[in-house]
Amino acid sequence: ARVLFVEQVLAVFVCLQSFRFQIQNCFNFKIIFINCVAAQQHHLKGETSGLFKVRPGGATAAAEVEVYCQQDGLMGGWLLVQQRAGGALDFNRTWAEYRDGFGSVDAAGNGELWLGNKHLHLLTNQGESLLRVELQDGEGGSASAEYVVRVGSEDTGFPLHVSAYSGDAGDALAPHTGRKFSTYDRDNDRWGQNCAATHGAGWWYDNCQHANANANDKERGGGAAVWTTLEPKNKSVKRVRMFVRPSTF
Ligand SMILES: [Ca+2]
Repeated sequence: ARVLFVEQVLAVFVCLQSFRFQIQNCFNFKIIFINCVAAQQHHLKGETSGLFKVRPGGATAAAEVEVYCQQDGLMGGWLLVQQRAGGALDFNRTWAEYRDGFGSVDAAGNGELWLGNKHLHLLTNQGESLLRVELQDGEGGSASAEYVVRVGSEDTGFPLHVSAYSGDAGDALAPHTGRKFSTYDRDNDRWGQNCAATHGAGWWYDNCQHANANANDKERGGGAAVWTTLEPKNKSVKRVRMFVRPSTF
């Protein structure tokens, strides 16, 4: 207990430094961080993956959201913003549902969710941010893609901006950069019809999709994400996870 107490005092002190001694942020164990990197550096359990409360709008913002932080390995600090693992959760949702988020994951990281475009906007506007997309097929194969990312405000249609691709999944998201978000009840795509209604999910549709982590295409068996640069062509993606984190510690 004494060791724990010392650790707690140290955590509060580190917290005070990081918030420039705004004391209200650091006591009563209501230490709320702005992202998973801050949680990793200053939370007592920050080196363990799990659920953390964060304030995507900044340390003094009112809005809190519980998120899953992937903290394992040297490059922890990844905040889960999307997960599909089998298609049980319906991703064919309204603009308001995609804005606010739906679904959930537990402390072990199991479940399905869309964290919410309003959170994605705030998280990717704290500073330069990275997006990591992890794809798994049904046979245990995996691939990933990383980008510098920013998502604009709701007023501007939550546009996606990605650049500086790296990874082994292929750069299928590039054609979606600059595209606004679309849902079946808000068509911002570049197609004469409605991409979101056709593909059964909200996304940053172009005309329509080169990559779509949320797609629910019946022709691909339903509940299957799309990443057209994966080899072999039209390989089925069974599990998808999307993370964001600041690009620097
Ligand atoms: Ca359209």
